[in-house]
Amino acid sequence: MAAACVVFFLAAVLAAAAGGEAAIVEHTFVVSQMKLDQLCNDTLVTVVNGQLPGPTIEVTEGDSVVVHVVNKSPNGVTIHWHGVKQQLNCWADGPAMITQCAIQPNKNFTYRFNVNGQEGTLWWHAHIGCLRATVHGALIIRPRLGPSSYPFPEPDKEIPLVLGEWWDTDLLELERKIANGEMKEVPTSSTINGKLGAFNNCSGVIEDDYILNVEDGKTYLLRIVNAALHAEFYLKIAGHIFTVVAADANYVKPYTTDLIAISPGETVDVLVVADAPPGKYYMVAMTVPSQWIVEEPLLNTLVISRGIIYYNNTSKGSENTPALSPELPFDDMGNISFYFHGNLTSLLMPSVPASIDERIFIDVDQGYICKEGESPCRTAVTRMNNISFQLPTSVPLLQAHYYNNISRSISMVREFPSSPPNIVFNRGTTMKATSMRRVRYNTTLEIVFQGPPGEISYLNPMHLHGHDFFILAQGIGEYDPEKDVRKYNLVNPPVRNVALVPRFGWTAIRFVASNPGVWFLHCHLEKHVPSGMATVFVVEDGPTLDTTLPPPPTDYPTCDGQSNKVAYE
Ligand SMILES: *[C@@H]1O[C@H](CO)[C@@H](O)[C@H](O)[C@H]1NC(C)=O
Ligand SMILES: *[C@@H]1O[C@H](CO)[C@@H](O)[C@H](O)[C@H]1NC(C)=O
Ligand SMILES: *[C@@H]1O[C@H](CO)[C@@H](O)[C@H](O)[C@H]1NC(C)=O
Ligand SMILES: *[C@@H]1O[C@H](CO)[C@@H](O)[C@H](O)[C@H]1NC(C)=O
Ligand SMILES: *[C@@H]1O[C@H](CO)[C@@H](O)[C@H](O)[C@H]1NC(C)=O
Ligand SMILES: *[C@@H]1O[C@H](CO)[C@@H](O)[C@H](O)[C@H]1NC(C)=O
Ligand SMILES: *[C@@H]1O[C@H](CO)[C@@H](O)[C@H](O)[C@H]1NC(C)=O
Ligand SMILES: *[C@@H]1O[C@H](CO)[C@@H](O)[C@H](O)[C@H]1NC(C)=O
Ligand SMILES: *[C@@H]1O[C@H](CO)[C@@H](O)[C@H](O)[C@H]1NC(C)=O
Ligand SMILES: CC(=O)N[C@H]1CO[C@H](CO)[C@@H](O)[C@@H]1O
Repeated sequence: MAAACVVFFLAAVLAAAAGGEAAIVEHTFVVSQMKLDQLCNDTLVTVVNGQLPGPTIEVTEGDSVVVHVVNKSPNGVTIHWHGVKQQLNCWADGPAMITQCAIQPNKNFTYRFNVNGQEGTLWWHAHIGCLRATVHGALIIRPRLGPSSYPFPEPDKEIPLVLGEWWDTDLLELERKIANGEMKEVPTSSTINGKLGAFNNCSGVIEDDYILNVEDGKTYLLRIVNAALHAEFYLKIAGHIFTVVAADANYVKPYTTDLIAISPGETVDVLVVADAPPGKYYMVAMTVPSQWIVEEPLLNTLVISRGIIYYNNTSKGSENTPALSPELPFDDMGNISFYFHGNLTSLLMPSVPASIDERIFIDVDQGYICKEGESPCRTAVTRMNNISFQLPTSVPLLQAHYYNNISRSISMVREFPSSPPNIVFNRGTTMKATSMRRVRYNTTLEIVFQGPPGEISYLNPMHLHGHDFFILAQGIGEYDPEKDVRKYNLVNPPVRNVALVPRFGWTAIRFVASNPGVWFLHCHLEKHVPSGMATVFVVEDGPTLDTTLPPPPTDYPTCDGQSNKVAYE
């Protein structure tokens, strides 16, 4: 039985007219726990406004967003506005202990930010522990000149499609397991807009399919978000093809495909024309845990959710008509994901910086640390350049940085090195530290992420806060500086906020550090965050007032000694 939950919702859109003045879009997010009865279990989950997925925020480019977060849950919470650039507004970025203390139970905090110069689909999610598995929603930014100004045929309807995971388990417990080196946990199901789909049943009770009603001949813009903790999803709709038009709120050159590969943190906007013979069609979001579980035994089970598309409400009176299904399982996922990402290019010609100031080569892999009294050291952690990132425990990094107090208030600080100690992925012992890279305002950086090229590999979606970047190239095997530089696309590389480092391979990105503040760079697989695949860029102030980070907001949360209440008890 679903227990009563606090449902409290207020959304006011003030004077928002297409092409008109910038508006203030205001929401109240009440964070609370509720029980969801799925697959024979009453699972306690944390949600916003009693909804899963949470409310969609819809704005017009240039608007201001105000979100009052009221924490009625028993745990600390923060919200990250994933992909929002937050120019000079690092205080509102959200990652716990990087930019802020958690909002404690029975406390409030108001996030205020602008969405300037960005259009498309972004999303928001909790950025503390594993809570984002259920605390998330879409953030849609439409062009100021209205939908007729989309650089693609105007869709008849827009549909947010949030892909997620259903964890039949206590997410706080999951977080503790990950922090203790246990990284083999697998979700019970995938979800499409919160629905598990009829592939899932327990004691004969079949879970609901996500249902999309379409009208013959009309065009739909699906705004797809991968909100999963770990699953890269492969999405197909029987009898239909997709035209990809944007990714991470940046337009791409239209790319036609019958399969979408989307990793945790990414968004993809696609057009789908309802041009199949009217009928019923299955939509399938599938993942293969062996893509993200590296230790034996490899799990070759599939985690699947199914949705169903009905033409002209054919559901009525046609319960017995079979629906068309895409063939399962899909082909080699590693290949599909690599080529899907390789086929995305910018729609426009962005100005890619031709020269760079700093080049950083980052090995992302696993190592071991010693737990107290443990010998030999067998606690698995993840790391970048042989440092396993540790969140500060008393003061958020941004606060310490702003008051010029990092060395005094954070215990184990290390400068993040420009290259790994050696290029051999030796899975040896490693160190826990709060690593950071100080960069001067306006520095142009190039980063090459190298994943383990050998037998044991996994994909790593690397997400940078506060900046979009150009993805210059990706490759399989070991990066070769001589040869691979020639593969760089400096003409129309995709602009994104997540760089997927393929299994067995590498990805090269470039960006200008033009946003003063402390910006988290981390793998968007949740198990890789507490385990250490992260670092931060500390971008210094520029020479002028409008290149200087302003002071914190007046209601900036304090830690009250509860900084890590969710993540590291
Ligand atoms: C938090 O917000 C709620 C709802 O707006 C309000 O009733 C409450 O007084 C606020 N609490 C604090 C500590 O500001
Ligand atoms: C959920 O139910 C399954 C059996 O239906 C059981 O094995 C599992 O332990 C339950 N999980 C929780 C968290 O209760
Ligand atoms: C329920 O799930 C089991 C195992 O996945 C499957 O064999 C069975 O056909 C399902 N039953 C229904 C009614 O879908
Ligand atoms: C399907 O039916 C519902 C409820 O009768 C209606 O609101 C909706 O407009 C219909 N959709 C289409 C595509 O015909
Ligand atoms: C579906 O509905 C649309 C709009 O109501 C109509 O134009 C079209 O002919 C219908 N198609 C079928 C197969 O009923
Ligand atoms: C684009 O996709 C096709 C089909 O999967 C593939 O053959 C091709 O290599 C891809 N292009 C790039 C640049 O990845
Ligand atoms: C600097 O850090 C020390 C140690 O945590 C703390 O006592 C002091 O208040 C901090 N100073 C400022 C200005 O935040
Ligand atoms: C990684 O760091 C650990 C701990 O500082 C050190 O013992 C080890 O030698 C380093 N590994 C390499 C390859 O340098
Ligand atoms: C930042 O770099 C750009 C491009 O190189 C330059 O035009 C601009 O003047 C720089 N701004 C500052 C404040 O240094
Ligand atoms: C990019 C990629 O993963 N390519 C792989 C596709 O599959 C073949 C056969 O399994 C591999 O040899 C390629 O490396």
